[in-house]
Amino acid sequence: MSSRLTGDETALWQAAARVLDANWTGTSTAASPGLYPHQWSWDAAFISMGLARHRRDRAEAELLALFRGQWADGMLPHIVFNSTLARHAFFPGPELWRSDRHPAAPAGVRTSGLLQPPLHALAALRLHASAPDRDAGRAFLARLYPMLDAQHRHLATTRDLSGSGLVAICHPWESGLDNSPAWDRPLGAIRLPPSAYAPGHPPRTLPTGEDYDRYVWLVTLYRDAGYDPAYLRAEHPFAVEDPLFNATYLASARALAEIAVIVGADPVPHRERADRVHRALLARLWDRETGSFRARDLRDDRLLPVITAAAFGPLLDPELPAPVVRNLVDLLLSSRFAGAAGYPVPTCDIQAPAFDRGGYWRGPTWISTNWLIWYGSTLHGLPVVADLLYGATMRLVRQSGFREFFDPFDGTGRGSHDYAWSAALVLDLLAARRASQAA
Ligand code: 9WN
Repeated sequence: MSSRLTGDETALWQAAARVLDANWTGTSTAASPGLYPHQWSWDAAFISMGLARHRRDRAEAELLALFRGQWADGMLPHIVFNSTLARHAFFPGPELWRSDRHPAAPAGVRTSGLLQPPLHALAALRLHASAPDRDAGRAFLARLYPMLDAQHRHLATTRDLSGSGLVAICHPWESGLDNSPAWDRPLGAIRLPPSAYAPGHPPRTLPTGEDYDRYVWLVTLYRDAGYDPAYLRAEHPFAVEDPLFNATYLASARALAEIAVIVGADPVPHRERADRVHRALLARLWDRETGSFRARDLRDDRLLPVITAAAFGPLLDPELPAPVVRNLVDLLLSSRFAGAAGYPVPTCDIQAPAFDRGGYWRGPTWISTNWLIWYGSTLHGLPVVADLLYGATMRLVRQSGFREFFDPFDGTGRGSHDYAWSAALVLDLLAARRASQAA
């Protein structure tokens, strides 16, 4: 690695690269070798951005492997199962999703039937920006473009349940922030029939209990409705417009417009989609009173009460009005988030009753959300915030390694070890820092 990195940064670089090498399966990267042995959708986007700095060939292979799981209607599933692993390597495995019985699912690949934040076009454009060979980079984008285009069409046609331009998630897992306290109210409103209680719980510790039964029940309902968009619109009990999911959709729609220009396709539909999401985020999810973005429950048309790190997602919108950006920065630096945490950014408002410093997405710091806020702050020319996020993230991995998540007060590592996106995003951050110093 370059001599522009300090000795400490070079050691971090090498350690992160070792994690990605160890998790490489030959075709894609396991999210974490023991706990999550398959390929997850938004993980793959983050991982490809890190691989682009380390093994470019693998960065492209990572995204192509994920899109092997894309359904004929454009749906990009949140898990693509590794068929070489034992059937019970992970719960819920292919037997819950039954993708093989769905006509739109690809042959020979088992997948889930849910989504995750659509970061992939943004990741693809970032890969292109760091490509040493522009022609080869363009050829890769030309190959990926129809798949990304289909993914975005699927979102626009099946998930815009309010007709506003925003897309809805139909399961907490789709948010990527699985057990976020934001979902407590809509999950609690679901009546669970006795038959829905899972016979056995997954061989893991987090999150479990009745919430897990609700997660599995929601999957069963959607699956048994044939993963039908009309069912989602009319009946499914969980339908939420989330600021982070929509912000990644917006950022990727803008990236897709740029990709379209590079590959000679029409950028206009992507720009129009991004503009609609931009307007609807402000009209439907911005809460002036708390100076933050909050998720909207479409089943009762109310904003959900808890403020989480998803509130900062719309920083990914380069056109977010300056007063809104200022409000978000104030909230971020306040004692509700970074201001009271030694190792920011906690994923839930520290002052919320549901905050739990060790509770997965209910408080701990994650490298993915840190990276997204860091990236958003660079778009808005906020070097102080960007440096805070960069420094906090480096301190976390230096102290505790590439763990899945971290205690926001003392930086203790929690969850799985050798978590791929923690390593990948550190590579991306280090490379970006090196590039900005060289400029
Ligand atoms: C559920 C793989 C995934 C991440 C999610 C994270 C966790 C799975 C789980 O791990 O989710 O899909 O079993 O809880 O919450 O963001 O993509 O790393």
